[in-house]
Amino acid sequence: SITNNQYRPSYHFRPPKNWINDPNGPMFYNGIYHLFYQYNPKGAVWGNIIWAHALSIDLVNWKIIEPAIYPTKSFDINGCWSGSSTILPGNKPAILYTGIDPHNRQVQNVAFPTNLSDPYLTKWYKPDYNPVMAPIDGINASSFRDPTTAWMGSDGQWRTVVGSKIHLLGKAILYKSKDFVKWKRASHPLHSVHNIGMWECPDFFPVLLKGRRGLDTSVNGAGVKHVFKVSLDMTRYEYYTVGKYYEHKDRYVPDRTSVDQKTGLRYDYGNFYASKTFYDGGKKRRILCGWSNESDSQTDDIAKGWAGIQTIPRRLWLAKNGRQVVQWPVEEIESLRGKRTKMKGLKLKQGSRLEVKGVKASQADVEVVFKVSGLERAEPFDHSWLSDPEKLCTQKRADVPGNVGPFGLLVLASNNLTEYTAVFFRVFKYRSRYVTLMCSDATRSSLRPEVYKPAFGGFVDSQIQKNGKISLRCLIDHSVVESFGENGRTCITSRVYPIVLSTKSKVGLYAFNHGLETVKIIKLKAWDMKNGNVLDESSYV
Ligand code: DQQ
Repeated sequence: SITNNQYRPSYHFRPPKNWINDPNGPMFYNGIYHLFYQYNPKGAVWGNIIWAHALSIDLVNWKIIEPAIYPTKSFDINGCWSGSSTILPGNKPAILYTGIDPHNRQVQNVAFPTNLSDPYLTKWYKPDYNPVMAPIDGINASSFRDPTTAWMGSDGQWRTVVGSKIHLLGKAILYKSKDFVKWKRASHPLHSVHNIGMWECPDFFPVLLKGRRGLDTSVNGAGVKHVFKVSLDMTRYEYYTVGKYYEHKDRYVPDRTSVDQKTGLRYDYGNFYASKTFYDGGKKRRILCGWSNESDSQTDDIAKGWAGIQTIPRRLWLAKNGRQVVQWPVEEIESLRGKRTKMKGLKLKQGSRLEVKGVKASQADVEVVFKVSGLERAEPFDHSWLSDPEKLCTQKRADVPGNVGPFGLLVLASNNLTEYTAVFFRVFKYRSRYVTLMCSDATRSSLRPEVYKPAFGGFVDSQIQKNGKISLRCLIDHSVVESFGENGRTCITSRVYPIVLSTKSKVGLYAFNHGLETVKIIKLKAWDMKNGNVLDESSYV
């Protein structure tokens, strides 16, 4: 039977009860991280959506206070949907969000803190002049939502984009404002793409060409590129491009190296959606928050009484090659590391499996560096596979032997391996190059037939041809497995529901190699993870 706790993460942000989805308006303000999120106060399924509000000083422990934004006025009476926050001159935060009006039209509203001297920014007011952007002049009123953090151009005007579509044309509609109150639609969108459908939760921000330092959202100029991300309703995945923002032309143009389609780059090739970044002015970094939906049934969610989690906030920066971003769990999460197990210099021969002992495998942080040999004997790669790594992971699963790989970790494994989630690599040869595939395969994750068990996959821009090395980190937390390949170049989140978690028997963690060529574990470290706190001090749950 499903209880409230067996699948409940212990160090990921999760609601005490009920449904959550998109992170909204995350920000760092006067020493406090604010996370708002889409929340149903009445149940564990989507509906009755409001902005719940949590606070943290370390992105690890959270305190939920009363909801910030909920239906009170005609311009949001049928729901308070996703949006963002912007810190205005004079250190004044503002929220832009989508309201659902009495005619179920999507409109954009602004809200401000009622009392700036309240460090928690508990109460927010919504001026009567709302909505500030309405679905007029050809905008589809049911496809007009999720305004981004605004940025200021060199002309002193604010800009924001709102996700939209016209038929299958995805659009980021651009608005400008001098005062954050009166917003004027620009003559053309910031960016648009054909045959792709609705762009939910757009995100648009600058990244430095060199280094990991984050930039305030308004920064542009030499040494800066921009990232544009959308959540695609059509596939329920997110895609991003790296490109150039031409402020004077009001246009964003993806680089030629960025595929601007459903085969493009993703922050996460697994269960990860409606993400949003913010600039952390304290530690001068850009942080990515994302929602990971349940993969069990709605009946299970109702039985559990909760649904949805936030992934561990990730630091995000541009890779050295300038073609993709890199993500890594914020360093603060390491404060939860407890007892450590270490292994090094071990060989994994063909078909072998090595148990990582002495770790609480249901709640762990694992870092491993592998080294492969016999690269020249890697399986040949068919170019047509490039467009669908998920399909490749479905066909070439962890139990399908190869030449170089599959090798990696079996996490959340039952005693006799009737259940396990396999996170692994497989290396192919394509002409004189190598192609590295990373999979997070949930096909065997649970004996329960009714849960969704996809084999997710993404390609890794690895350096494997240089020295044979490749790294993997897994954050395991009951039903969550967040994996970071090659130091955060490829990330995959899976939600899994093994029965073993509800039994008294031990949960296992293994390293494995089902490839012909021997793989070495250069080093492996695994830590037990302590619980993160999510204290609920709201009176509105
Ligand atoms: N979730 C919100 C919308 C957004 C969608 C509604 C994305 O604003 O487009 O809960 O998950």
